[in-house]
Amino acid sequence: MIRDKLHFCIAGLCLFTIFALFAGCQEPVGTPGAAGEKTGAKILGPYELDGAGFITNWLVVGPFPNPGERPDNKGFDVDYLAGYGGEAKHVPVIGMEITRDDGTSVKWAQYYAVSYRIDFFGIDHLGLDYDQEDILAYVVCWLECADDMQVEIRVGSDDGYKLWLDHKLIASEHVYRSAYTDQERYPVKLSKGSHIILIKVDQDYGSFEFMFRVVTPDGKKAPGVKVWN
Ligand SMILES: [Ca+2]
Repeated sequence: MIRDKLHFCIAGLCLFTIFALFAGCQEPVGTPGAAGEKTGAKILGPYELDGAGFITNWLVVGPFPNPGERPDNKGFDVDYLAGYGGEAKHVPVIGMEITRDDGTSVKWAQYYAVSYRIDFFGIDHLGLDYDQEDILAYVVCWLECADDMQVEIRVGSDDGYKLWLDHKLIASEHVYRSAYTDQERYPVKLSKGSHIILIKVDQDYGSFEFMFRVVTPDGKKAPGVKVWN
């Protein structure tokens, strides 16, 4: 009798452990307030900014063609999301397919970077060759603000980029350069709730990367900001 009870307890403990392990592997799923409610998008989070305010959790899609030579790569001003609301209005969902002009498709997928530098050559689902030239990619995340706040969005890129905040183009840097932190700084007011960030980064040759952080005006990690993708 005692042995039966012991077996029952051990079996129960094993089941509980398996369930706890499984539950621990699940990412929280939800919508970051207003943005999710408006779009119905299934997105994951919340994630924290890293210690310096960098975002390391993104949705990424690409590559798209960026033909031409410096200073005139043509993809920079081509809206490859035109059939999907356009760059300014696009709202991606994990797994959404984007058909390119040649008829092939690419999918929006999550990426977590271990570094504050988002190196496109390290993103497996893009399938890039190392040092691949004349391409571009889009990245998206949502910021969830606990309160109204004044922040700075700071960007570094290789090569150029366009940046939309809540579907408004706030930056267009058609540049050719190596990426360093804080190459541009954009003071913005963020209201309490959700804000979608969409960035298009283009590549001529060499490295292909960007870094993006959300900080207080004096450069510290912005408090009360979480990230969804
Ligand atoms: Ca480059």
